[in-house]
Amino acid sequence: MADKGRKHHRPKTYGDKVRVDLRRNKQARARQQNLTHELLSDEDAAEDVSRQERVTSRGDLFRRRTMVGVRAEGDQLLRVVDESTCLRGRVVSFIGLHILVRCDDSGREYSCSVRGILRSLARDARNVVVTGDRVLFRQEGDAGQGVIERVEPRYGVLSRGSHGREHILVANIDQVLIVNAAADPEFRPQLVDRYLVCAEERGIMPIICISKCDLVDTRTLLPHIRAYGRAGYTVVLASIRTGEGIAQLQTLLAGRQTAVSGQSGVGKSSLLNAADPALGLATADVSDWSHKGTHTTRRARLVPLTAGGWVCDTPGIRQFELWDLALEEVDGYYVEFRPFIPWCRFPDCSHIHEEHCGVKAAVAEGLIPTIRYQSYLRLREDDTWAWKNPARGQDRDG
Ligand SMILES: Nc1nc2c(ncn2[C@@H]2O[C@H](COP(=O)(O)OP(=O)(O)OP(=O)(O)O)[C@@H](O)[C@H]2O)c(=O)[nH]1
Ligand SMILES: [Mg+2]
Ligand SMILES: [Zn+2]
Repeated sequence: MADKGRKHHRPKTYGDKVRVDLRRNKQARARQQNLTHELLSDEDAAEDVSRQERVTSRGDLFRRRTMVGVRAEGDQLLRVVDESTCLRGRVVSFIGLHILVRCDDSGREYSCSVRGILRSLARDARNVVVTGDRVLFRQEGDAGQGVIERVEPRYGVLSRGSHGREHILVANIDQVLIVNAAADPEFRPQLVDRYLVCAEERGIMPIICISKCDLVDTRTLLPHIRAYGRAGYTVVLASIRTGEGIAQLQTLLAGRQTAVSGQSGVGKSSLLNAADPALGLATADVSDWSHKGTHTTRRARLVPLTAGGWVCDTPGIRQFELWDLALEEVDGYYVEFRPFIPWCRFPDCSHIHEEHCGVKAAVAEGLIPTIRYQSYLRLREDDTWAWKNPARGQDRDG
């Protein structure tokens, strides 16, 4: 279901040979020379030089080339490289054009560029290398520089839509910590539910964290906590002022790759610092964050935890949106609806106005919490939400 609407085509494989279309780069002679250069380098000398040119219906000029030393894995083309001469690492962030890779063995950070051929192999030039990627890279000189030779297949990808295309924010995430403040900014269960839908669609385990619990009587949150608990979600009530929930967070984060998401000012960075004081992430001053537009954390960066694992402290809310989910698919991502959907008379039941609806019956019988059903209705009504795939109009870029 998640793959619906993706436009790329699968490459054809014949053993270690793959046929790829290379879009001819009109402006860049230099780049083509680079390609030629690579073809002549030892490793790529095996590549078939016989190519054809063809013009697509859109008038783009493609070169079609059979590459040897490339294998396809799922949607990705993997370059076969000599692993004994490479180091393994993880992309922790981007600084301008440089990609910061942390070496698995030494923990040292290298400033890397990307081998040009990887751009030709990528199905989407914007996501050739992204934060969180596992890579093979070759060290260049002694000054902490390197070249990325291969990007390993990804799992657990968070992305958003931007100008009708997918923009991957972070890859290889096991779980997402959805942080929503009990107050200041006000508790917004609707937002939590949207994040939950996103996480479910991506197959990433969500953990709900209600922060700043020192500011409210948490009994007022019980209906929500109970609804999430019944759906099987872990809910952490936390406060950096009282220390509540911090130990639980430490346990949940240790040894895993976690993306932390939520509106600006809910206390994401503060919570991470409390869970692991060695992180020393920047947080907002009390007087500061409430000013509109303040985003203390500005870019996705992966940081290793003292207890093992990684966290990705992402900037505020817009960073975690779906880019290609159809509104009609949302019901399946309200997990507690799932057992009842087969009982709907109409296979395309929206569970809004239809007779003989299994979901509505379950709500009436108290088997689905009313607040979650209402949240579903609101989400279906809300056209401004950014579930816009290219076919559905323009997206809202943050
Ligand atoms: N009362 C109270 N305030 C908190 C708590 N946690 C964080 N804060 C305050 O909330 C403000 C925002 O905290 P940050 O950690 O910078 O928030 P953030 O979610 O990382 O924000 P961005 O980086 O902008 O996305 C700071 O002034 C914190 O001191 C808490 O548990 N209780
Ligand atoms: Mg922050
Ligand atoms: Zn129904």
